[in-house]
Amino acid sequence: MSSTERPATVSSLLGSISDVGRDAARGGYSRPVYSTAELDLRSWFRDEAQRRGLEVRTDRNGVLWAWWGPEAQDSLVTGSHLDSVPGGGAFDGPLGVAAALAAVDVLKARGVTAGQGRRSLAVTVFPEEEGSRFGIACLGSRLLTGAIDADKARNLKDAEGNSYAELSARNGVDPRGLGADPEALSRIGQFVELHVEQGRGLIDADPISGGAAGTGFPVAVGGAILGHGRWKFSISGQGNHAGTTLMADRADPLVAAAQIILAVQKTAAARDGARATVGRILPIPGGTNVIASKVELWLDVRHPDDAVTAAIVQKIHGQAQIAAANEGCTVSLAEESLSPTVGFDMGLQRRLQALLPGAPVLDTGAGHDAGILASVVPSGMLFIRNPTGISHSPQEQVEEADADYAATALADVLEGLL
Ligand code: HGY
Ligand code: MN
Ligand code: MN
Ligand code: MN
Repeated sequence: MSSTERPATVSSLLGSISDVGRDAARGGYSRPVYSTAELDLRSWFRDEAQRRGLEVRTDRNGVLWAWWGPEAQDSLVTGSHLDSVPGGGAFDGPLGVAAALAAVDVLKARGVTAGQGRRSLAVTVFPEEEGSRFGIACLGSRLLTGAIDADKARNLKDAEGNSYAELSARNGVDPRGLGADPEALSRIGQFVELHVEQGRGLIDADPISGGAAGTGFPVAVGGAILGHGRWKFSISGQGNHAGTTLMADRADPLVAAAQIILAVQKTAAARDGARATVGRILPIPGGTNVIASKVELWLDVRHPDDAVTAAIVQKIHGQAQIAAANEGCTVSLAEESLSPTVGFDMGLQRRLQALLPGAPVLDTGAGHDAGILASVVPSGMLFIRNPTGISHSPQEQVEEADADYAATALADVLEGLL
């Protein structure tokens, strides 16, 4: 960035991508990994990083690294993701990336220079954090850390039948290179991810000002990430004609699915702290005048205690078998991904609190790349206030003042850790 250029604010950086991947039908943004929208955001990131004199490299898992200083062991790394859920908000992912770019500007303005007498700083962008296209969340960070078998990842298929290997190859990432990368990991001395809060913790912690921007605590330090997993139910029945099949002669998998979804809600509501969701269901073939022959539905279960998560899934599975039998159908269950509850590195968490006096510590029910990295490198998170508390929705919100403050908060933390 030339010295004459004004440092960018987070809100101006986000404003420059606010039209990328807008989803007119769903509202919000749909930026699946390796889609035109997400590739456009990757180009935006490269341009903004290079404008700041950062060296941008793509590693063998398709993770982007923008280096300030030499690619050294034990560097300080911050970053997030640019892919989104279908119809997602503007901040989930991009806020952390934009704040990291703007924090580089803040550090430069303070005369801080990474890599010269201090550790190098890298800004990273992880692919497929949402798992919206290939079904497994944090796919890029799982590959980097070896948390997923590389062959399993290569063979994951999207709805159009493209494999992750094919999409990687089409975007300059050799699929044969996918997999654990200890050399890249050795460069991460500490990882800090800034993210929009996906809940009301900061608002509820600060009832006086009701979370109005510029008051109270707009930032929190991450405490722990709830364990969570994804399972896929496949329910098979008898496809048939909607008009010529009497009700008594049906084996309708969608009717079984409806009972399963109600069982999910009841089972989770009966367990304190449990969250269970069926957000995606696929009747096959999916015609208005056709009794489905098969239904696939995906279950997302989360709880602070991994044993409770397992018990909830087991109970739902039992109820699904009863529901299927009631309707003359069969049902199978496959586990797709499972992440244990993760507590962030306590030493780093205390450092973050010391660098952001007054910031509360908040746990989160949302998964993050920082949660995957936490199993192998000291990791931490910062959450920026979200007045609606809503996420994975166009109603996700960050006030402009809080978005711009995110750069300062992150710069304070990075300067303190460099
Ligand atoms: O699903 C999650 O919790 C994250 O947003 N990928
Ligand atoms: Mn996210
Ligand atoms: Mn998300
Ligand atoms: Mn017909």
